[in-house]
Amino acid sequence: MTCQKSHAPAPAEAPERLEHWWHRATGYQIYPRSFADSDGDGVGDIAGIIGKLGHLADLGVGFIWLSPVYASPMVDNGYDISDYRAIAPEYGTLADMDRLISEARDRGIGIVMDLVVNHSSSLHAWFKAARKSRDAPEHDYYIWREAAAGGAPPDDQEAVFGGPAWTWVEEVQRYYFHYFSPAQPDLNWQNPALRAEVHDMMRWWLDRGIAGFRMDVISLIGKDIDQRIYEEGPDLHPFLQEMHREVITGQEIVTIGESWSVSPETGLLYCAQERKELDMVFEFSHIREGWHPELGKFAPKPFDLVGFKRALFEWQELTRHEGWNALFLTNHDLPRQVSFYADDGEHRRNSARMLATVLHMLKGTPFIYQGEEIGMTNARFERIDQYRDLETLNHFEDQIARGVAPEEFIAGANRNSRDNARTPMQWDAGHGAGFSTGTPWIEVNSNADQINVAQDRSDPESIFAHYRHLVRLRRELDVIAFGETEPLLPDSSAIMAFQRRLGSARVLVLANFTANRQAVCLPLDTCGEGRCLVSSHRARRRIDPDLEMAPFESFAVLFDS
Ligand code: TEU
Repeated sequence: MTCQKSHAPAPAEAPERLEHWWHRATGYQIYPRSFADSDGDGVGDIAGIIGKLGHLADLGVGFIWLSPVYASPMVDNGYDISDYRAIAPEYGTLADMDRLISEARDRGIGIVMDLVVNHSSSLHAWFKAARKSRDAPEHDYYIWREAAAGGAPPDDQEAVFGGPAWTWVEEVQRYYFHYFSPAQPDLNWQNPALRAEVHDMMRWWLDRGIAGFRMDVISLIGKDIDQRIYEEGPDLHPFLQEMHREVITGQEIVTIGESWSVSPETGLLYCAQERKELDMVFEFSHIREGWHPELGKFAPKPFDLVGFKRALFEWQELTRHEGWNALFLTNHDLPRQVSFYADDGEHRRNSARMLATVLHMLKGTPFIYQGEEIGMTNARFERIDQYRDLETLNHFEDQIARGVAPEEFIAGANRNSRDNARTPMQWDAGHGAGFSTGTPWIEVNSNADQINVAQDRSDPESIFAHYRHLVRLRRELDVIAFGETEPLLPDSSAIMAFQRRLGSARVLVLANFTANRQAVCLPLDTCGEGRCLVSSHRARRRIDPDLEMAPFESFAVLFDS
């Protein structure tokens, strides 16, 4: 093996970027149903979250992204909202919500609400009126089309959660469109009155003191149904600019859009500062790297580090001078990261710390998904009746009908079902993992007696302490918040390596993604004597061109000349 010189371009002068609070903050996502249950009904709630704010303050996070807590029939666990200005009774009341906002604020933590406005619930008052009469003003808040010849749906589009994307309504003799389940009719953003309702509702929440919005599948709102353009349709950016003008301008809040279609070609259209749309987008190219190209998420392909790095580094490059990245490996729709990307057995603790190091040393705003900070793992359910997620259940029916063996489907679901991330937060080794005194709505992971907050935090080498340290480094070091990213060893299928640079400061980050020892050969100009910022094994100071890394070892070293 020969060591090469790195051919990184000299860092160009960046245009001046206004600093905002969220540039140095770390977010923490709470899935309320599974976080903490204060009243023993088996379902997490807002009072439960308030009781755990100390845990989040210790971790040092700057804001919470709260998955939906609004009134909802819970067909999709709250991503089907029946009243945007009310709280689901099982989660609490508006007074609880106000208390959460103010108690979090007292600890320096903002609350970012989930804004789910591509669709509402079919039980929203708007849809109830819309489906009764073509003449109701709300009828046009949704997307309706006449039946095709013979009463068939207008086209053959399928819904994300299975089945056709069109459902017939007898009373109005029309089909309505739903990109997701029939219980989630798409809102018609072409209607200005609907847009005004959404803006008004957003202002109502901002007046309650929230810190921003995470915008669910926002890339779908500009769709052109007749051209069958759903993602990033012609009106997406005009609608986002209008929303910015009407609601966001002048507010020190953060906006994060979710987009499954955004690409390096379209990324800056959402988040370049001068466009006045969003601050950052959740993009999924690194996630899709782990999916089967034709068969999708329930037939995952083996993890490929080279493709994963390519995707992450491409976005680091894209946001070098404008725009900003939202950094994440897990959320409520994705598997647990130690299980998916590394090892959730013997090497679990080092795997969890390694993945954290990699993500938190990149440029952008990192998000920690509940339980990630203690290295929670996939659920490993063995039977379909243990699953609760409508996507998993619908796809099971569908694939069994197509001849897939149940065991084969369960193997895919074990790897990629959304329920992997939705089992209750493991607080301690007691009943219900300390999540609930009752019967949890979904089974607790069977490893809760070994993997829980109490156990992890009693360990001086804990995963939690590692995360807390990473969160602090971002707040304290300019090079971590703002330094440019330079990939190293892009072709290595075992090692992720990169540098961050700002002024005279340089940080070298190395991570071994394998269970084997790895010999690493570094460009000479990356080596030298530095200060170890973070490490999973022994502290590294002197970096030689040839070094050996332990299984799942990771570290970051700061050089300042
Ligand atoms: O997810 C968007 C979305 O497209 C996912 O459903 C995704 O396709 C799926 O997880 C891939 O298997 C958002 C929310 O995060 C998700 O929880 C909701 O179910 C969905 O929107 C509908 O609101």
